[in-house]
Amino acid sequence: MKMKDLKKRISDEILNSGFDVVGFSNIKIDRRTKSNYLNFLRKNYHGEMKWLERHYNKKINPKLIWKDVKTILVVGQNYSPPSNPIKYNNKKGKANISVYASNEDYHVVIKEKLKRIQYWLKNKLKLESKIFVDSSPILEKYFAQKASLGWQGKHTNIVSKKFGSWLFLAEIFLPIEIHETEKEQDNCGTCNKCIDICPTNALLKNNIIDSRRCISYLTIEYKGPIPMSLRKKIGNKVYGCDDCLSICPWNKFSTEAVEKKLISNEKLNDLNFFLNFNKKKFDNYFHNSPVKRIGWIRFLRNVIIASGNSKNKNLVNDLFQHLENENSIIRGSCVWSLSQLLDKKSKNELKDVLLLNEKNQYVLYELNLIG
Ligand code: B12
Ligand code: SF4
Ligand code: SF4
Repeated sequence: MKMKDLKKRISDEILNSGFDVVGFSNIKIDRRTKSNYLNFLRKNYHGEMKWLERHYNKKINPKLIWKDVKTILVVGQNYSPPSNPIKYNNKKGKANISVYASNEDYHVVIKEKLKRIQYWLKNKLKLESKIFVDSSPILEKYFAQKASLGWQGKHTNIVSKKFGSWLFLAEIFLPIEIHETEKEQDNCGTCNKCIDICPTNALLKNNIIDSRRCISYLTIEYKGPIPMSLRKKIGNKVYGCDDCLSICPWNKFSTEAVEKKLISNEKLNDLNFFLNFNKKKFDNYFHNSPVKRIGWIRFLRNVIIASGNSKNKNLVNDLFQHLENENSIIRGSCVWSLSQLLDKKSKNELKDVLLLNEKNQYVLYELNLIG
């Protein structure tokens, strides 16, 4: 089969399987990208995501993942929400979950489709392949740009002329050489909207993110107490953040996602709905959502911080029950939240009572900040 025909046959199969876009890239990574990644690590912009250090060698050499790989196929799945989610930031009493986690888990949905394509490649074209989505040590955005799916915008994610910022990425490694699709150019121009809107100033110049300040990192990846200086900026976000994606002007060209399992359900629960959960209810409620991956304690920590930001005094009773939680981060976060909602007298009374029994240094620190 001619190269052109092979490329078309594979592309058609991928698009017919429900992906929205596909492109082809060779496996080379330029020197500048390698040193940019290293700089990112040296500056500790990855915070506690130490696996980004461990992945470095594999990330800059796809052959260490699969020695036979010669071409990387990058596929994109549109997940544009029905309306702009930025409006949810004002809903103070609600638990704001980011678009990507507002329906089924994309890892599972995309992996299923990739497996069917892998089977087809083996049966019809006698081609071995490897499939990946998100969690593997692959520079997904870099290869997506090389494969012409879009360009790495100033918010550091891939922006597509057709789907805006709402595109999941996944890869198929092939052991044959297929010509690259032409690399996409940067089309951000003088726009800085994503940098300007970021509530925590996590986006730096030159398409770099300081993850330690990013709400997505803080609410999903980071296990400790949310840094004091960033708590108020998190607002009502309890899982991820979409502000830099939502503001991107290229979204105006996107059309709503077709994959039903990934269309945002646009349903926001009240914070007290989750404050009255327990681990079992959490596991049941989020059983097929990406949210399950952070576990009940980290999610509860986020809900407690958002409650402190809600200005809703009706949440005080719901928060009180968590002062007895065996996890010190939950108790400490609760102390902060209550200190945002209670009047001065009640705050000091609470402090005096809790100081009688609290032994944990971190919780004592939070308590002593009440004044
Ligand atoms: C770690 C990670 C995160 C971290 C770090 C984010 C980041 N930008 O790297 C955190 C937890 C913060 C995060 C958040 C989110 N993520 Co994330 N994440 C990843 C993951 C697993 C690895 C990314 C990585 O390698 N980062 C390390 C750094 C070094 O990579 P980089 O940003 O590409 O670094 C480049 C620039 O910094 C630049 N650079 C550095 N220095 C310099 C200097 C100069 C002069 C220049 C020009 C450039 C430059 O070059 C570097 C190398 O190419 C990928 C999946 C994957 N395997 O790739 C998903 C991925 C990037 N995430 C994704 C998504 C959807 C999100 C969120 C939107 C989720 C949410 N709603 O909360 C947010 C968006 C936040 C944001 N603005 O990036 C999608 C993005 C899809 C797309 N269209 O691009 C991915 C691809 C997952 C997927 N398969 O779909 N994520
Ligand atoms: S996801 Fe939110 S906090 Fe992170 S860079 Fe984008 S706007 Fe900033
Ligand atoms: S908001 Fe503007 S600067 Fe940011 S990615 Fe979109 S076009 Fe680029």
